[in-house]
Amino acid sequence: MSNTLEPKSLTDSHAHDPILEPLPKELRRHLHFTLDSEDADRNAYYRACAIAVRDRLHRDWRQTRGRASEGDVRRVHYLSLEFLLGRSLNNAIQNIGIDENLRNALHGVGLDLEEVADVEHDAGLGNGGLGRLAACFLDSCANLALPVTGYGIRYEFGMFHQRIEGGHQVEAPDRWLRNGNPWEIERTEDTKTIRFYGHTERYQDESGRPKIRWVATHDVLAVPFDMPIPGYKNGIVNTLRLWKSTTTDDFDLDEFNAGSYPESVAKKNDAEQISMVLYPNDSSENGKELRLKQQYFLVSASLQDVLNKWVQKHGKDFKDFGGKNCFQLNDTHPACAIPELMRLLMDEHGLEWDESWEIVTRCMAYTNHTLLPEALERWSVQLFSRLLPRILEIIYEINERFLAMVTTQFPDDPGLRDRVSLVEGGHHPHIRMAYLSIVGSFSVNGVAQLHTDLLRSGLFADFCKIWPTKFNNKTNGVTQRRWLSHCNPDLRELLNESIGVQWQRDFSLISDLAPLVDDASFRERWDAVKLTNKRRLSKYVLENTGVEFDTNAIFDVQVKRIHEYKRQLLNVLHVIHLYDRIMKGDTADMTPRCVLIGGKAAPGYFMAKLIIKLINEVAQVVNSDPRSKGLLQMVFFPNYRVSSMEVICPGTELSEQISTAGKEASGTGNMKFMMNGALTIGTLDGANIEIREKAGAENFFLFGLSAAEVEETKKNYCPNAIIGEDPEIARVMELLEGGLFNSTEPGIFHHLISGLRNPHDQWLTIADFRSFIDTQRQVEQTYQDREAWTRMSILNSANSGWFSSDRTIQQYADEIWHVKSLNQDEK
Ligand code: 26W
Repeated sequence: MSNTLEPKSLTDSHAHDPILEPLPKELRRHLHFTLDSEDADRNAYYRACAIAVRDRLHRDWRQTRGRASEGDVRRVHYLSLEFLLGRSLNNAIQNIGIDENLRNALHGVGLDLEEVADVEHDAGLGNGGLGRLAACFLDSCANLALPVTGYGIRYEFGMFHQRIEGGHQVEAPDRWLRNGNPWEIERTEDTKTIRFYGHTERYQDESGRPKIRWVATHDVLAVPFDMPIPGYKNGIVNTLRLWKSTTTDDFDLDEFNAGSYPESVAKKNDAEQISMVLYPNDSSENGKELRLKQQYFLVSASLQDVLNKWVQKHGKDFKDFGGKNCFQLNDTHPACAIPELMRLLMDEHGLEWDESWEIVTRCMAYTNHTLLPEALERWSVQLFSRLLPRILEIIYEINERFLAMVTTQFPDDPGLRDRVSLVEGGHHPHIRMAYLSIVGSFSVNGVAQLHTDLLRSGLFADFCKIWPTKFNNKTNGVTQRRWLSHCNPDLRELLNESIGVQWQRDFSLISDLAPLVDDASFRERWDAVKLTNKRRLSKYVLENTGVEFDTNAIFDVQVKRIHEYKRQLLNVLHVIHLYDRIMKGDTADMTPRCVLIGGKAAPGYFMAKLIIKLINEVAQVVNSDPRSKGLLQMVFFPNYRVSSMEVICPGTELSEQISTAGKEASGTGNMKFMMNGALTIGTLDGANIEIREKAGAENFFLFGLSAAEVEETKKNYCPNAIIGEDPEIARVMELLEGGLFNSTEPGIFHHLISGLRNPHDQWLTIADFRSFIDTQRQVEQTYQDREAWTRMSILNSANSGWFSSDRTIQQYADEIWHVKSLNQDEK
């Protein structure tokens, strides 16, 4: 197999299985036979295309599976409650190099590839950053030919659909499977049984050894659906295995015989609920039983899957299991994998505690994604003991042994024991899932340098003292194949022409762009690409909001989940300030600006929903005032999702990354914008710090308090004094409090306003407001110097190589997983 890009991207030969016909013929065949479709519209064509493309992945998919298991190599299992894949068609055809072929085939029947691809419903099986990171990671693992399988849940309903009514968020179910999912293959033969409830009992096995069994359980079945994850023109197709829950076939015979046949069959419902819906909360745990069921369901099914395959090959010899397998836990959501692997090894496969623990702690690795205390998972002991009695027993034993070790090794720190206990005591004791994850894993990583430093010195300081070498950093990244090559075709072509095509596989090569900043004709082409993308975005905004953005203005964008710490409110305050300048006629040196804010609020998060309402009301007032014309526009973009980011990020010029320092673990949207040539206005938070280091401080608009200053400021914070001393800020508060944006609904923003003025406001919005206004002024001035802006834009792109998830995954592979490329020999 060769690794060159060009020939494969021009022909379909690579993806061409001898039993397949050329694409146009395959499309006709699928329309006619597979789909029996009467009307050859774009919906039918989308499905025919997807099936035809899946067929073209088939041979490599089988081969990849075969190579990984024959080679007996160390393998990784990425366990995640979320995979935010978005659409698959474009990604697949680009990766196997048949995009031009498919475009031509569709052209032949009078259809546009974009139009057809637009039919695909996003697979929204995630909330935000953590879920999208998992999807980028799978893409990079396949690109690097690493033997990595994703394991998740096949939610019937993904992230809810967001509508805006009267300025408010309204949630609707996301029925993404309505028209079927051509990418998945159901594998009933790999179905697993998952146990819940019941109790444990002691017994002696055949050789008289004391054992424990979990009995009188309510069982459900886990049925796997596999999705192909194609690598980039390298013959690799990895697997994402998603579990669907269903009922066991055995009916309750008592009920059945008592004539309750329908009741007995209706139990199917209970079982199917487990994989019914994704929990839409990010960054606050809610303690619901169904959620714990989901977590255990995923973990138990996936571990049984891996263990079954192991036993098929190696019998009951587990001595090498820890050396040949690694489980990466995507946050604490799959943390039950630790006690569950103990249970399976001891109760099902007859191993002793010590040998089981040795295996578990050799193969579990944990990634933390948040510093917010309210997002740290804790499960009530009461719930645990009812739902998963055997798992709780094992957690207790892990804890006892761990605390005994702590007591012996740190005799001079008597408080340590209580601080690090996996069980938080009190009236209603809870299990601390992050602590369980640390104790059971050989590696614990943060997702940006600052985040890892703060974990080490704060949240996990005690554990860092116990195991200093367990903690490590893996700064996040995103895949340049979706987030540049696919979503920004004009920039892709410009890059291919200027620096060659290899950057799609090896993004460090993007640095070859840097010398081109001095080339005036290149800068002109760079600007032309941005303008095309701004036009495309403007059209998209018009279709979705009814507002038409003026492409002469700077496109200023903040898209991410709505959360107080992300400070969309600070962004709105700034828009109110600009509007105030317009009303005052202070517009002589004003740069026209179009502000776009988008994102979903957790349905139960009152403040986040109120922020959405405020954004909509401010937008309404600003956009309908004729004085704003040519100077300021603002929209709330509804139902922000992966496929909208694919249009938004290429057209963005200013990326808003304005969280309170010390709160955003990393951020990944910031990286997508950077690659596409946006400049960042941001705080020293998460990966912004590294973005600024790589881009150069002169190419980044920094404002606000640092994480250390945030902590200092909190000790003596007086927002009212700041407001009182700064007339521009006072004026913004006056407009907000005077009801300009809620004239028909008095008082509705009361909670937002009192939050801003509260000395205990955790997010320090007012503290950073002056610095934000001033830095935004600098942005405006820089934008007016077109050449300077373009140079900065090119340099941001040129220096974004570090933020490829290929780099991140190579670090996971080398430093945590110790796995090698399946294509190693060919390099
Ligand atoms: C238990 C409820 C819950 C659900 C999701 C708590 C916490 C989460 C996630 C940790 C939230 C999340 O998506 N975190 C984001 O992870 C990204 C990928 O590492 C980071 O870039 C973001 O900064 C972080 O907020």
